[in-house]
Amino acid sequence: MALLPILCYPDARLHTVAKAVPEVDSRIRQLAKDMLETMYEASGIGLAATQIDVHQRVIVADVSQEHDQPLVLINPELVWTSPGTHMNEEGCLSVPGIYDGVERFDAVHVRALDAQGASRVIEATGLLSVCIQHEMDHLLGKVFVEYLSPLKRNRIKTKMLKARREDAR
Ligand code: K1U
Ligand code: ZN
Repeated sequence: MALLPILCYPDARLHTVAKAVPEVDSRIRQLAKDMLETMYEASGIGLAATQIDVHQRVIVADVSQEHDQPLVLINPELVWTSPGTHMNEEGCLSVPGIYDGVERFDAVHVRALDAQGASRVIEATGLLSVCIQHEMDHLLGKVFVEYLSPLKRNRIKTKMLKARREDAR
């Protein structure tokens, strides 16, 4: 098991579009294990491979309080979205300390391969639905701050760059 460094916004690598995983093999299974360990250690509820600079369509999530319901979604595809949407307060491990509202579908159905390579459809509502939509955006190179106004986004970018400079001192 290994903890992986998480890319921080702004970083051009966060805008890379991930490629489909051709085969679920031991390398992908190890990647998923390392991503789950990294997500739990960072107190996150989700993580996309993009955030650890791996540009393959892999996400992990666990919205349980007990951290006992890990989900591994490989090559996830949205197969259904609810007609209704709602605003949700979101955070991102790649934009630490920033929380803001994003409009998301109330519920989604996602087809994906699990860590054994079996095809499954997950019917997600509530926080899991929001988390999956957020992580699937990462795989398309989209960070949640891109839903915010240019003014807010620029303020966040400036704040992150300032924090990075101070950390480097
Ligand atoms: O992708 C990521 O950066 C992980 C992100 C997922 C996420 C959180 C909230 C709404 C949508 C997507 C996080 O886990 S950030 C941590 C966080 O905000 C949180 C942690 C525990 C419970 C609820 C939120
Ligand atoms: Zn994120």
